[in-house]
Amino acid sequence: FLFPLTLPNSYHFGYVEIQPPKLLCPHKQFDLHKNAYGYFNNSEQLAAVNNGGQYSNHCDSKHKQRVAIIVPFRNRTEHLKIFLQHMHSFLIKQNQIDYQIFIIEQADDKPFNRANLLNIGFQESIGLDHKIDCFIFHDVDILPMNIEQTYSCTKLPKHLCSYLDKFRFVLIYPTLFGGAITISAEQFRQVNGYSNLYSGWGGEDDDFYQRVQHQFGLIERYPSDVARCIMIKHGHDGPSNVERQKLLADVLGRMSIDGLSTLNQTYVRKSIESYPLYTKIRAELN
Ligand code: UD2
Ligand code: MN
Repeated sequence: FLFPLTLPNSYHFGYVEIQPPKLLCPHKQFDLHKNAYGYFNNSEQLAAVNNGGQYSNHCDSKHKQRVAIIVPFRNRTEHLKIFLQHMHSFLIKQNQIDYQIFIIEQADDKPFNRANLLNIGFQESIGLDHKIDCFIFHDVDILPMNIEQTYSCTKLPKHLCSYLDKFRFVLIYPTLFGGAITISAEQFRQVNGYSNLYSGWGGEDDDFYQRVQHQFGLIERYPSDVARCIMIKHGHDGPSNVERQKLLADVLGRMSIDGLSTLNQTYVRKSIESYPLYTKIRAELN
């Protein structure tokens, strides 16, 4: 019965609430402009992005992180255009990390496998740049609204964008871990990445929560006034995963035998292409 009294008030069921790291050198030269939908599009800033969607800041910090933003993708061209403009404007304004945006496209007609694509993005981006030490796995349709939501890795794996306009800025359940997350490269290896087996919509984010919870105990979130994001309106694409309850019944039993350790047999890389605002990696799933 003393249990609740001994916990710090930053503790919530399944997560700790942390304050975002202070921005060390936010860009002073420009303000973010929002259009009527609330999307940022600072076109003059986009000139600072290097080919392939890479940006290096001029912030003189010793512990500057090198971050890969990994976006699972198929057939969402309108979202991608909005996402790239918004994210580059936002991240350059924050000016906190060196980053590159990687779009991981599923180049086949099988049910969409988001988690498999995220693992592929991890492996392929590290293959291109061994120095990447932090990963942000990010849906193409969600957009941070508050500049104080610092996009970088913190101590534990962290859920970003916990409070979405679509759900009236309420956290829909305490272990939610979909949409956008941060995790260090080392932590991602420790949980063997995501499962590759979730084909179709749903379940893969809850599987990953269990892996992380098992390994690290808790995840982190920022406060509800900070971790606010827009989700671009869209309908349902493709089938739900009807197997997901069965898979979710034995997440920990499969953790060491399904993930990065089995990734090579799950796909064939088709191409790597550099565009002005992103690098696209196309993969066919087996
Ligand atoms: C929720 C989660 C998402 C994922 C999904 C279940 C949040 C905010 N989002 O999103 O992370 O766990 O449920 O799988 O918690 N995509 C394509 N083409 C497709 C289908 C999906 O590009 O045909 C990509 C795209 O980046 C998209 C993401 O996968 O944003 C998630 O799919 P969704 O937006 O259809 O699913 P949603 O909004 O229910
Ligand atoms: Mn969505």
